[in-house]
Amino acid sequence: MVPPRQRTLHRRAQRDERRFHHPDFDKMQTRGWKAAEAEAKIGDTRWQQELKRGLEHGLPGADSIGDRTIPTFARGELPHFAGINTFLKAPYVENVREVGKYDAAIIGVPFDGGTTYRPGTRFGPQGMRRISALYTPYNYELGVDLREQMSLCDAGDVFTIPANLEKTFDQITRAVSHVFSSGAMPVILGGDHSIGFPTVRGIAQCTSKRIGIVHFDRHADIQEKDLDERMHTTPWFHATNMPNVPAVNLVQIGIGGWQVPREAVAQIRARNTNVLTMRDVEELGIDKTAEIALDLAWKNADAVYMSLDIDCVDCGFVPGTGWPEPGGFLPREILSLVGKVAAHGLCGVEVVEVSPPYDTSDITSLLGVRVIVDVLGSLVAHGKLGVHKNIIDKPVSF
Ligand SMILES: [Mn+2]
Repeated sequence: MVPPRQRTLHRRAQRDERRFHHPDFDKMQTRGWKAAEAEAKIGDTRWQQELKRGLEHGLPGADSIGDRTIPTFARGELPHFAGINTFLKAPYVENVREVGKYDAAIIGVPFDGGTTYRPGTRFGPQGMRRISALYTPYNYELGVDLREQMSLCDAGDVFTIPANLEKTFDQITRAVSHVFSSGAMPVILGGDHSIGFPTVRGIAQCTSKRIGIVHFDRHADIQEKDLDERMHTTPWFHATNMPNVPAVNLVQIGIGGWQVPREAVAQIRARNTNVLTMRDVEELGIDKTAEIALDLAWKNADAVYMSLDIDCVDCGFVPGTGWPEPGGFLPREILSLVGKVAAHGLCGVEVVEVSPPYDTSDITSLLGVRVIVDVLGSLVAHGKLGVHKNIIDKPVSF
């Protein structure tokens, strides 16, 4: 038994030796330092405009406040716990005919009529909007400031019909096709996964071009019906029935466990979709998984849509979801993957199955938000924001 005092000395001696183990380490070459340098290249014009508008609309602050950029009424980003809560506090576009003025538009789809176990995803858009207020528009590692480098609006929610899947699907398709035709990229907050069919249908009907889908999920979601309806277990059966959304361009990543119905597996075989299980991802690694997903989704395709079911992440991180399943992605794995997939451009993105009533400390909503902002950040960082406009050759007009 070594006396405590001696143990401390011994540890200190070891630490001193280790201090010189990496004489060649150059901190200037770390991603951390490079990210710090990248920040200097981003302007702050829009931030200054926001502050100015805040003072105009919110009145200058009380005399006792030293920081004269602080208004009396909270307007804009700060403080993060205050304000009227759109997604990332983006402008609310009440008149959806003006949505085309923006690079991307948030569309909430508060619907859980397609749920086959526990409901609550009708509160998903509200949950994600609320916790999105926590975020600044800037990401250190990407060197991106969404406020300065893109324009985002919140178009509010689709008027869903709680007791009717098919009417709701028609409403969703109409909303998504309107936003897509305007030139703004649709960013969809679900909602259960039944909405995956009408969202893709909304984009697909605005183009003659071919669309691939990257689908992150623990579940295959490709059976024809469930409980006699087109529930959240069925979107890809119906989406891949559309001629310009072929099943061979559907890449399903993270599938596995004890909740994949056999009738869905029969469709995987019959339609020749592409499935990577969690074990496949483990063996391939994240980088190679992303490359393979991109190869398959983009093969002879003109655009790619991303559909992310939050339950693709291990249920320990996402308690607030309808069909939790252990053994999925770690948050940092899925964030890395979605960033790499988005780096090649997307025609739309949806995050589904966030169910705030079952959530704990908003962690599921927070991860859903993180997926969205990481997708937008990657699109901006790689110069791919807006590429979806190239495929619009049949815009709708209402
Ligand atoms: Mn799922």
